[in-house]
Amino acid sequence: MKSRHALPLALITIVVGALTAASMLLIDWYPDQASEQAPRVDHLLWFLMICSAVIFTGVTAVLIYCAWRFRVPEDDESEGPPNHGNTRLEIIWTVIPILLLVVVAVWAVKVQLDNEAVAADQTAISVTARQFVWEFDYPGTNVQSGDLRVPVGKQVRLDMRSPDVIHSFWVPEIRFKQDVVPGRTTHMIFDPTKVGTYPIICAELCGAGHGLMRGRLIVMPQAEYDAWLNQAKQQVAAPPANAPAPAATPGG
Ligand SMILES: [Cu+2]
Repeated sequence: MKSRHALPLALITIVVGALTAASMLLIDWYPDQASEQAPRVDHLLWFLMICSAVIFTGVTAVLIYCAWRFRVPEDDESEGPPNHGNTRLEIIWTVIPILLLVVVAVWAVKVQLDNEAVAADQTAISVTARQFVWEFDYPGTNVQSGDLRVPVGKQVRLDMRSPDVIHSFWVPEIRFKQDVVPGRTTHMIFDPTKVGTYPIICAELCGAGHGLMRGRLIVMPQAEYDAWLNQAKQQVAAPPANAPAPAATPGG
């Protein structure tokens, strides 16, 4: 590169780079991390964001500089000089993306394997997604709820079914999204790490009420979860005399 290009191009790169970095760092892009899996997903996403930002900065800086430095008068309709390419440049812009894609592919497979590693001790819960509600059944009990309650610090396995159309179970704070497909059971595992209440969102357009198909994931300390489950079991076992057969328990 001739030196007369270097300084202005460097200055433009610094300005574009600073604006790009600011937009990455000053905006809170990610929701809370509420599962053991979330940081792994976020590290990979940050790597992709940083690579994208570097490439964006380089391309935009060159584009702005060239548009300014090599502009022609408005009435200049002449062709530019012929260009037969540049072998070195072409090798560089082929090899770097190949390396990046290999790194991302290997990293993504590792994240998936780590995130799907099955723990010996799991809380298994059956999920039914129907137009337009989520229902949760706690195996070994007759307890059913409209909120998904799980104990913190123990792996949760969801076995998910749909009697009607395709839905998608999504909790942003967990970082997982899984389709629920009629005719088969799909599974999802996650390890909740943070007590709290998080939104469950249907992420697959499933009909007129899709936008309202929301639930809550309530992550509780183990003792509170045990107490809730015991109380719910008792209520299911001994309904009030004049009540119809129970389906849902208090607390949703
Ligand atoms: Cu939906």
